[in-house]
Amino acid sequence: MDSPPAPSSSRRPTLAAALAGVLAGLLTVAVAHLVAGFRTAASDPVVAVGGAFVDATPSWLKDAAIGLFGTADKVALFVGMAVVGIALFAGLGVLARRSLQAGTAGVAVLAAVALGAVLTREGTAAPDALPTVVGAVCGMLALRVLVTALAPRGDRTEDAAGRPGEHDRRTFLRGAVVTAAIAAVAAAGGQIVGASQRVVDAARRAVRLPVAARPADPLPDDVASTAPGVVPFQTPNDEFYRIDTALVVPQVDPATWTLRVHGMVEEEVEITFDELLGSELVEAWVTLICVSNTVGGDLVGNAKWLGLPVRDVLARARPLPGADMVLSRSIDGFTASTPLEILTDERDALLAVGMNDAPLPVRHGFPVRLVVPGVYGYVSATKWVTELKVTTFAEDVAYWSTRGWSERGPVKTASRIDTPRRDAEVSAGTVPVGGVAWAQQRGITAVEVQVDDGPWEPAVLADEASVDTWRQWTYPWEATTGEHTLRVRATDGDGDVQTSDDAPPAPDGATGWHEVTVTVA
Ligand SMILES: Nc1nc2c(c(=O)[nH]1)N[C@H]1C(S)=C(S)[C@@H](COP(=O)(O)O)O[C@H]1N2
Ligand SMILES: [Mo]
Repeated sequence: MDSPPAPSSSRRPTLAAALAGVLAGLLTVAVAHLVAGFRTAASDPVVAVGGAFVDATPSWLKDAAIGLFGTADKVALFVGMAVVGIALFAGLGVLARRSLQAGTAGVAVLAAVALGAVLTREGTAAPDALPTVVGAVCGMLALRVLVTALAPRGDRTEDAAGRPGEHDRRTFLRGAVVTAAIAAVAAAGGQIVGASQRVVDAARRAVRLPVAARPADPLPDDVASTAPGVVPFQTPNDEFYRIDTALVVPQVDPATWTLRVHGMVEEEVEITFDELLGSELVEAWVTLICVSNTVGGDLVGNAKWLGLPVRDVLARARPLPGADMVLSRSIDGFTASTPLEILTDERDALLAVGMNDAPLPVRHGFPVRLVVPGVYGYVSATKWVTELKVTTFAEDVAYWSTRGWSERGPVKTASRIDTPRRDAEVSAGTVPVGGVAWAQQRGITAVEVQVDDGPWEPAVLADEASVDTWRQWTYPWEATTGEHTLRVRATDGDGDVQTSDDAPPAPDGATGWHEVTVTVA
């Protein structure tokens, strides 16, 4: 956009330009706040910049601030940020009147700084950039509209001093009022949307998980591959893949949460969160896998879960003869169909409240979710679960099964090469190849690696934690120069070798051997 020639200096247009900048800034912050309301408090750029500032503040200054402002130190911080923010955006408004491009670029620079703060905060991920980006785009547009109305141009009316004429003044005022109104609505909307999130975040922080009546067996010493670059045996909560149909993460208050067990049962059962926490909980290491995981994909994670065995709850309800399925339902309507049989046998099918020694993260189903070893997540791992309906496969069809996916989804044997990565360049000599393999309920008894079209060679297996967790492996490869393809396959506890047949994820899970091509120099 071409910028107008610098107008003769006059106070009122400068003030108006500063006002335009401040309004654009308000809109940026308000829209970001609204979008963040749908995600996490941590994705709000104001919160993130404030947090980053606090973290970066030397302790003497922090102590001084607390001494000066007492418990109002956070208020003082936000007032301080507001003052700095207003000054910066006022300056950008004035700059934009000289050069719209420079002003807009200034907003982009501020947004980039805020983005840096957001993305370096604990537990944020790439999508947390959205509030800042959407806010900044709105702010830039507002700045453009407002400053354009201010700019004296040949085709506009202006007075002798180069000030905007009556027409442009009205356009500007209207734009300013509209911008302020949108900002106010967005800010209020953000408060409303974010309120339940804050309540639930606080409720989650207040949860004290009980000690398990049956703790997980201690992990064997060597559960990890010795090849650097393989994923950790235990997937940290904030790195655990997330798959669900929820556009907005459901906010479930544990104080009002109940689980209703009904349908083909002798007695309907309803339990509260406190009753659940007061029950005999067990701990289990279970690898969770998404049916949509492609060969070599990363929609799989391994965690230590704490929860109540589903069979204990079902035993209280006493399923009627003829029932063969439990339809679990989430607060947001998602459903999963799990064979009754695998919820009542000896495996660790859990109504989980804990994940890796913490209350379930909200994204992963707080306050309660299902975890069932042996079947893919879409037919078992209902998050934010509120209902178990004992029924039959003939009677009920779950969310994904009505959309063409298989109604049962036993986990297929799979293996993955984590290192070296695809297209990596490595040096000739011994190269540690490594990865994971899983076959829930059956376990992994062998992993083999093939280089180019050579023989299948056994990999060294790490210790097995349980048949329900992935098993890591290492293969010391004597790499020779040139381009090579590495291929992996696993054998499960039944003695079955993973099939080489390539199948896509739909309708019941991908198959095929994972391979990576690397260059050895
Ligand atoms: N409420 C609800 N629960 C759900 C889903 C969902 O869409 N909604 N998706 C399922 C699928 S397909 C998978 S693979 C797992 C993923 O769990 P995670 O996001 O904790 O990794 O959750 C399951 N539970
Ligand atoms: Mo999934």
